[in-house]
Amino acid sequence: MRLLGFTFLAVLGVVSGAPASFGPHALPDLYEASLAELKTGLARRDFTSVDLVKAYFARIDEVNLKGPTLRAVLEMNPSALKEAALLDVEGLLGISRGPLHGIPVLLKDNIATVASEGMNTTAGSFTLLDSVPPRDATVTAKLRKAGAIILGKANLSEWAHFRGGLASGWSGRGGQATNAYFPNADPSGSSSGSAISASIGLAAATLGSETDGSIISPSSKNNLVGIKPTVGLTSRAGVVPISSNQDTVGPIVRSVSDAALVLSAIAGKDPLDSFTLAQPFAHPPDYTLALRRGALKGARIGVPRTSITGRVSAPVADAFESALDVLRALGATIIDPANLPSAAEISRSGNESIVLNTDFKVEVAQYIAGLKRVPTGVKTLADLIAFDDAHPDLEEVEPFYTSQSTFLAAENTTGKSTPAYIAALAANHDLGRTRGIDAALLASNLTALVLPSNVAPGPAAIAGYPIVTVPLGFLPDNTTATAANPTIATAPGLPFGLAFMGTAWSEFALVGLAFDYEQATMNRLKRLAFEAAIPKTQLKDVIGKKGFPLPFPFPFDL
Ligand SMILES: *[C@@H]1O[C@H](CO)[C@@H](O)[C@H](O)[C@H]1NC(C)=O
Ligand SMILES: *[C@@H]1O[C@H](CO)[C@@H](O)[C@H](O)[C@H]1NC(C)=O
Ligand SMILES: *[C@@H]1O[C@H](CO)[C@@H](O)[C@H](O)[C@H]1NC(C)=O
Ligand SMILES: *[C@@H]1O[C@H](CO)[C@@H](O)[C@H](O)[C@H]1NC(C)=O
Ligand SMILES: *[C@@H]1O[C@H](CO)[C@@H](O)[C@H](O)[C@H]1NC(C)=O
Ligand SMILES: CC(=O)N[C@H]1CO[C@H](CO)[C@@H](O)[C@@H]1O
Repeated sequence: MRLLGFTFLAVLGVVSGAPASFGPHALPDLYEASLAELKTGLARRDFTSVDLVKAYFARIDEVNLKGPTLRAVLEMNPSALKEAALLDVEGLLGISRGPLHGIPVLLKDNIATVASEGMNTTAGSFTLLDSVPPRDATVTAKLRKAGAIILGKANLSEWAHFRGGLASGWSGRGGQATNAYFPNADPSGSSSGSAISASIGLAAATLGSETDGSIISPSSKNNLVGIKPTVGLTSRAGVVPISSNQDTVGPIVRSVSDAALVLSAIAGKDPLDSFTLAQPFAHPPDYTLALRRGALKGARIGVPRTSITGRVSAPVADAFESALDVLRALGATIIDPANLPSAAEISRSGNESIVLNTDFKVEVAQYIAGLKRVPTGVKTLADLIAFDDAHPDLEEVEPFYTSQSTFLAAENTTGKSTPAYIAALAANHDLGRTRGIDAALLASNLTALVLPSNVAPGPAAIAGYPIVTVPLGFLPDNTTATAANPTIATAPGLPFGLAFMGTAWSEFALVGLAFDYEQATMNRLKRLAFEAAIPKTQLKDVIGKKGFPLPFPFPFDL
């Protein structure tokens, strides 16, 4: 330990030394930096993880509550610099914890981190402030095992948008998060802060969660790659729940390559989440092996027209048709139409609400019962509703005075053994799987379906099936900006995505298709965030600098 302590201090001397001791390589631009570039730079000691954390903290500071006030980040990890310094020391000693060694990652605030590290896990709500989770969420623990540093907690639509009547990107604790592609625009949700942060490089990678659209929609509307995994591919243990039947955790990042790397790190069986035991493999595949140019050649891809027509705007429809041409040019056979036989029934079905409302009431109480400490004393959904009504200054502020409609509907449910619940769950699987996505795939022997990302989430949500979204385009400059209510829904330059959707556990195939399309088009960098939303701090501004201003006291002089 003494030796390690000595080495530690000696190494800190090195890492905080003059920039001249660093290599001559160009430093990556943190707006777009890939995980591969960051890993290479760390390995070559062009910069350290401490530098990365300092740079990302400074970038968050520039845009979060100042300037464009994006409100993307709820909390920064007060232990992150200490953790980064240790990972830097290990790196110098030739120790690599795994494929994310020294990489800073932001988590949606419904994903638990141990309280001793200094951060809350609240789903954005004051009801869970200062609550103490029993342990890291399994996905958090897996990220740490792979070497990642948890940089902080991202803002979100409160309760993953399950309270009812709230705007996307608003939480009591975080306020209104907004999109980096147009001032005061809708960031979509519910993984809003994760997506905003990934879109302008406030972290190397982020995690979000989806019940119905919460990864795919914000990834699409913030110009990102998002993977909504099959329910059960990634553990939900330690994640504030909506529904065990539909919740899933996945990456929100800037490229398919980064998404594959992060998904590989967090996927796997977990005794704390029984749904993961249904995985058809002993260990999930290494999804980075799916990153292959040519993956679209010979692939049969279907277009579920009845799920698209009349449900997308003209610019999105045009960009989608062009994307089909790109897929054909890359050797895919496009089967059009390849409709979901159940599409019309899905649109008028009330089965999903029955399942989610019932699951939430039961499972949120189970989550709270598993906490080691809950200072507000809430135990049940009824307590959450009462807390919000008793603290309107915190949770029912303008313009969301009494917005608890979904909470109230969920409070009316009477448990998972009612015939209505059992029938609704069976209907969801029938509509989403048997007569939905699987029927469309089987009828035309398809690898996947492709559709604009805004219409993809519904069928996959009730099926529990995967989606990968990649950047497709941007609303044109002559788009009229709608009035803010409270955010602007449609405006020039707002991004939208293309979704690849498949059957259970088909992530490997979907990643390959999405990668081939992404590499052929490279749509993401065709338009940048608005100028004030682009943080200016880069690695060169922090490397080798002592006493860089930190937002909190730090135990070491770095
Ligand atoms: C949680 O948030 C509160 C208020 O911002 C803060 O005082 C506290 O230190 C945070 N962390 C934990 C682990 O509770
Ligand atoms: C559930 O779906 C089935 C199949 O479409 C439908 O017959 C039934 O009415 C739905 N239930 C509700 C509550 O919407
Ligand atoms: C809850 O149930 C009561 C009694 O049946 C009903 O009056 C009320 O409208 C329901 N509320 C919601 C939000 O469904
Ligand atoms: C289904 O498509 C694959 C190529 O994706 C092909 O190899 C296979 O022969 C096809 N099967 C049938 C029954 O058409
Ligand atoms: C925007 O421009 C396009 C192409 O010039 C045109 O087709 C479209 O009608 C215009 N839209 C609006 C809202 O003016
Ligand atoms: C890290 C950070 O900037 N946190 C802020 C998030 O938003 C809340 C509410 O506006 C602020 O109080 C925090 O300081």
